[in-house]
Amino acid sequence: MKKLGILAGVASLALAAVLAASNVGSADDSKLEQLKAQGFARLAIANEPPYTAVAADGKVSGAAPDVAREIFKRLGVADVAASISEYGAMIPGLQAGRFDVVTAGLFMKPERCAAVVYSEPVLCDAEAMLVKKGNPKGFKSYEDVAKDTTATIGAPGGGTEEKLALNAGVPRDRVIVVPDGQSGVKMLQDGRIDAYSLPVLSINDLVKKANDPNLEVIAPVQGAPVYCDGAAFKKGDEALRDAFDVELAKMKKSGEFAKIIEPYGFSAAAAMSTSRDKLCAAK
Ligand code: 6CS
Repeated sequence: MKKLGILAGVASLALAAVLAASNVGSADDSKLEQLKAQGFARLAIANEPPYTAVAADGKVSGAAPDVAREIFKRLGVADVAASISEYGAMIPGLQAGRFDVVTAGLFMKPERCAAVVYSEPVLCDAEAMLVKKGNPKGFKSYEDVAKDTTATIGAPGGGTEEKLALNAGVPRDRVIVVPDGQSGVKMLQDGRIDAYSLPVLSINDLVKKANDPNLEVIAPVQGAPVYCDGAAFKKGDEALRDAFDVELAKMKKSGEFAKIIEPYGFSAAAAMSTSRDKLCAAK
């Protein structure tokens, strides 16, 4: 009888192992199941049109949330809810579970790729600088700002343009953190900064709304790469990211992806011409 007992014990252990293994899949899918039950996915956005925008009535739009809303709907998650965050706070917020995904034009760069789980590329853009009409300081690159010892440049906190300016040699005290687009334009108009840097489409949107003939756009910023974002998921949510990518690929193929982003000024071809692997490996 003893022998039988041992065999039974071994069999039940083996069965438990098989069940656990079979549950791995469902454990991975639990995040998507959780979002379906929640009824919405919590997006981190910056409110920087045309990437992301929140209207006075709270309606969320912009190319990144619109793509995410459509994909989550296809995955069975009825809606999205957005919180505005500074770029530098998006990844910590995602890791702390305050958001389910960052859909904000958070450009893929190696250090970010190491911290989150990106989808395939969604929105690509070059960098721009907003300056006073006539570009009095002759800026063409971030290095030009560094060389002019009296020059200051505004950029989003924790954003790519802040990093580019610092890496080009602009001292920390001459890189001014700007909370949002309207503040950046005002600070430039008031002479509190000599340049304000954001991606080209964001700067163009601000210039159109400012309707100020004393502003000039320098684009692209010489020496700055063209970046692309992806939807950024928390490490551990790879299954959710993979499900997102399956739908994104279908929409790229069918033309629905282009239909969503191109009216905002983005190029579907640009996003489809590159990949997460390439962008995360870029120097
Ligand atoms: O990914 C970033 O850091 C940058 N992305 C956008 C869309 N705007 C500014 C920000 O610095």
